[in-house]
Amino acid sequence: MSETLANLSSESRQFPPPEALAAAANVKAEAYEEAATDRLAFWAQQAERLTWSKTWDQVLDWSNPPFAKWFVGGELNIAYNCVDRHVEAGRGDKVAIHWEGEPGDTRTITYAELLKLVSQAANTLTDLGVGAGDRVAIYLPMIPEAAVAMLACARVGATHSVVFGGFSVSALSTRIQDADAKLVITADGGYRRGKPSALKPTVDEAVAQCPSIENVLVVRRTGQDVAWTDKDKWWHETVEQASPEHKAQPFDAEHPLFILYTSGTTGKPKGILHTTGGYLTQVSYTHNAVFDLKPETDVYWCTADIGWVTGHSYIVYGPLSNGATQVMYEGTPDTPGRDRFWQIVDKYKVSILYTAPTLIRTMMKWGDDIPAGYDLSSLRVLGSVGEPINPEAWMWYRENIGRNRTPIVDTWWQTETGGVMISPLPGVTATKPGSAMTALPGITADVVDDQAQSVPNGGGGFLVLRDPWPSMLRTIWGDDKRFIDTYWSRFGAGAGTGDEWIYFAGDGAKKDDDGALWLLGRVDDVMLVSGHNISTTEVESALVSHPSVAESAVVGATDPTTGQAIVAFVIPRGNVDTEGEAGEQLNVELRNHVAKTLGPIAKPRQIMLVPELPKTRSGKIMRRLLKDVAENRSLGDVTTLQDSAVMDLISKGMNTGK
Ligand code: 6R9
Repeated sequence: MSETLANLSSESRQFPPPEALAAAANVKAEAYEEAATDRLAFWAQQAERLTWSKTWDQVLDWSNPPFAKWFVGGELNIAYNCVDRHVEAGRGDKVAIHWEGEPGDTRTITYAELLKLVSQAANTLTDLGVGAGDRVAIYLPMIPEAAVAMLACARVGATHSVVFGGFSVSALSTRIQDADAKLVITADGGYRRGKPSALKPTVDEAVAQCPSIENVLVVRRTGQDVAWTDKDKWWHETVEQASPEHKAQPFDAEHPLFILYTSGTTGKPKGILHTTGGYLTQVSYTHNAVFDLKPETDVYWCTADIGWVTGHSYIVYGPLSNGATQVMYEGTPDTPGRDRFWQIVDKYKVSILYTAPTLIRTMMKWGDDIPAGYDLSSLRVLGSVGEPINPEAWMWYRENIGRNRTPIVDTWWQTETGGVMISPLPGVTATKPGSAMTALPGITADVVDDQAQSVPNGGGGFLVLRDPWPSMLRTIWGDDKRFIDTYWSRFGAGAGTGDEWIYFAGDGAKKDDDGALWLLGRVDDVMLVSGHNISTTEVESALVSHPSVAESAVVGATDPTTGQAIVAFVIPRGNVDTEGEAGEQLNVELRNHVAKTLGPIAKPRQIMLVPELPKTRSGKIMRRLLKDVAENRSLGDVTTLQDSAVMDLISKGMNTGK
């Protein structure tokens, strides 16, 4: 991949931090130096952000790689750190969560109220026989009880496994079985797109296949009718009646905190295991550093779902450990109207917004006039996560949402890394549209060739992480071998070359002439066209840079002449005419536009104008399914798709050649 196209990383625009923000920033440029001088001392210093019941004896034990132990011998309680200590410090009346339900109902929960709820839920867990070492599945909509349930598990030392509300019976039951969970916490339903959608029937069917489940705790959210079994208990009849007194016990720094399943492209889902002290240290530090959080004045909003790692680290554990005030929103961005996000920003005076490129591109498609109608002057830092953000979408975000004032932090990380790894610091970094820039202080990221050699600036290859980091995954639940095979056997000691253990992230990346990093998507998605490696991200960015294009997804389809040929699926912007001849003209124009931007080798063989793209619930495009369409195959597994009707629309368009 070293000879890739020169497109993305030749971006020359650069945006230094606003002066006032830089002067008052939580983290300054010195942090990079401090961390480089003594990485472990740096992380030990960050661990001091937390309240420990017992201090660690050793910062990192890496004597049995790739199995890391951080803050060995230390003890702490996560829920105490996220809730009790803020109340003890006299900040009990501070709002922890401004919750906004999709139908417009709201709840305001202070830290003191959160402490009461978490303590009650912890007492209920104990009454139900759930304690340290047990596993609990959480299958809830975006309601405050989701955060309460997670914190209550952490408080009693039970390991939670959150499953996206909306995943199918089979997705839920395989996850329950893999973790051997004792309890499921769910709700009757939640609101999506203006309607109550049921959750409980899915749980009933899943639990019927899961003998390990002893009880099901059910939150009443929508009030819809539910079937009832003898395992079921209402949340309001148990938790809300329980004693609000609960003393948190400390747990070992390496006590298992949660399992979160990543779907991957093949095989059964991987249960990524995170533990206690190192995880909380890194999510707390990064939330403070990357968003420059000022807990007294900021209102933070992360639009992710709690069932995604972003919800774990940057709705629950990071912000709450930092005593932040945050917004939590239950529903979709277009209910009741396409202005819902901007209405919420305006209403709560959100100052830090963290969202995904897919949403930014959707907002672009809906039109600039929608955010233009709102007062967004409270915003001071904007974040992006989940996919590479195309320069075009980055600039749209900066101009239309940040109004050219706010820094954008494009944060690269994974379920496996637990916390942000590569990102600008908003008070330090001069950002480039589309680049996640450099590794954070204390993190060593690199781009290597297939011989594990670091590529020089200007080169491309595989993104790797060289030194262990506090919030790294500890293993794949129940499968150490798969952990080693998946992440540690491609390069370095795990591959039998050298002594160094090197983590393979599975993403392609480039270093530009200044050493800034440009993420190019999953290496499995890289296309090989007439012997040239071409990244899907680059062709997609070229397409999105055309004024008629809102969003695009590119795949390599088998081709008798070129090995693989580029097939692009394109969503036109709202005002673009795609009927008849206009559509055909646009098609030709777009193919030529890519050829002009990237070179003739990257010219798509075929462009499909489509109304939607298949996405996972966390907004990632499922290129695997588009490849099935492009190669005229029947579709593979669609269980993690957000809206399966999308594929019918796309396949129909394909068959009629439209
Ligand atoms: C947090 C999260 C991880 C994969 C990762 C990469 C992609 C995430 C990105 C990004 C480019 C960014 N990814 N953030 N690519 N720029 N800022 O998304 O976790 O769901 O496990 O996905 O997402 O491909 O490897 P997860």
